[in-house]
Amino acid sequence: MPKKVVYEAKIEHLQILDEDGRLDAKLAKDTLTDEQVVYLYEQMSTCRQFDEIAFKLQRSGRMGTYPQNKGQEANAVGAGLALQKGKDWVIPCYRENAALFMHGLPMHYVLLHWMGDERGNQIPEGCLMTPLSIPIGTHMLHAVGIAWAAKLRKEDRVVATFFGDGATSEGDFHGAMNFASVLQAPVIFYCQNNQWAISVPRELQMNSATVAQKALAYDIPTIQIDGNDIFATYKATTDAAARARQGGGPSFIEAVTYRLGDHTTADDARRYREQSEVDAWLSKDPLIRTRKYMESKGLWDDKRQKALEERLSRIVDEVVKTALEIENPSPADFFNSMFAELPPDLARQRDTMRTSSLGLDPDQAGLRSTPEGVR
Ligand SMILES: Cc1ncc(C[n+]2csc(CCOP(=O)(O)OP(=O)(O)O)c2C)c(N)n1
Ligand SMILES: [Mg+2]
Repeated sequence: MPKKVVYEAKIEHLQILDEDGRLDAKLAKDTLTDEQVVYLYEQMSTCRQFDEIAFKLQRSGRMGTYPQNKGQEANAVGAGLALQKGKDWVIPCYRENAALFMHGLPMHYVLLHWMGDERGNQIPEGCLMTPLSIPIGTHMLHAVGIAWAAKLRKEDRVVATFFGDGATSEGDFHGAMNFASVLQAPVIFYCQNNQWAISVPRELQMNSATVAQKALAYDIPTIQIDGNDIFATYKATTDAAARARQGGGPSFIEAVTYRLGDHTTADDARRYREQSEVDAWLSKDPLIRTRKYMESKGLWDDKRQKALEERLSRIVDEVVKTALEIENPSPADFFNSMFAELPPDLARQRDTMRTSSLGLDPDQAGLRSTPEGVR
């Protein structure tokens, strides 16, 4: 009996706007209009300006830590535009600020989150997103759950979840991919492959030639794209969303990109990566190439750039002011966000914390809210 091939696959790579700002007109057909390109450039610039100010806030001691999105902005904006605001869900990691802003999250919420203020995690009604996920990978399961619920309720919704290359080594990733495929949930797995998981380079993280091929094992349609190209990020997400809306289930996108900053402000990337590598990626910066393209089409010039920079500086200053001037949170806040009804042991911790800081006994202070006998 001769052996036969039971499975064959190939992975496509999509780039539409190259690093010199040249567009493949054929591939760009029916993607972004000129107005949308300008809009996405402005959104990326907003995110970059926000990043710089957040970085300075951390350096001046007003924020615990902060992970810059610098260099990866084309992903959040392209995907953010392809998803429908108020209808589709965004389930982020922590390098998708622009998508959250585009889908209605007030910008100061992200600052509050990194200042350790729980109010930054209380997503306003009507914003279809979950808070930033610091545990790597756990949110992909939530995304599949939300997508499955939408399917069961016959709602016309797509859920997109964002994560890094390192997250694809987590068990949660594989659990989420398997459930999404088996349930044919309308979910988009968007991997920002920025080449590093803190100090671990991609080639030590995994031995596969691409991240995209991991989806083959789950029979999920998959593609690799240039993640610094707004046309490619928009097109790949639009196609995946259309597939999900038509009942075609999940999709996987590997967006090849690069983190131009440190992992977070607690990191110093010079200890583990060469400046020559960073320099090579600086020339692929999504803002620079989009600007080159806009200028070549007469959509942008120095005057518009200057006006944008002035406008963004005012907007971001206002956001910082809002975050800094909000009244101080209560220390008990971090007990109050997780449960609708606080379990007795946590209620006791909250009460003890409140009184011990004042040097009081909770019973004498009349602050104990747990039933007698609960320890
Ligand atoms: C479950 C879990 N394990 C470990 C960590 C510590 N940690 C924070 S970021 C990170 C690397 C994540 O790399 P990647 O998924 O590529 O995302 P990137 O930061 O590069 O965007 C790790 C291991 C964590 N936050 N959560
Ligand atoms: Mg990474």
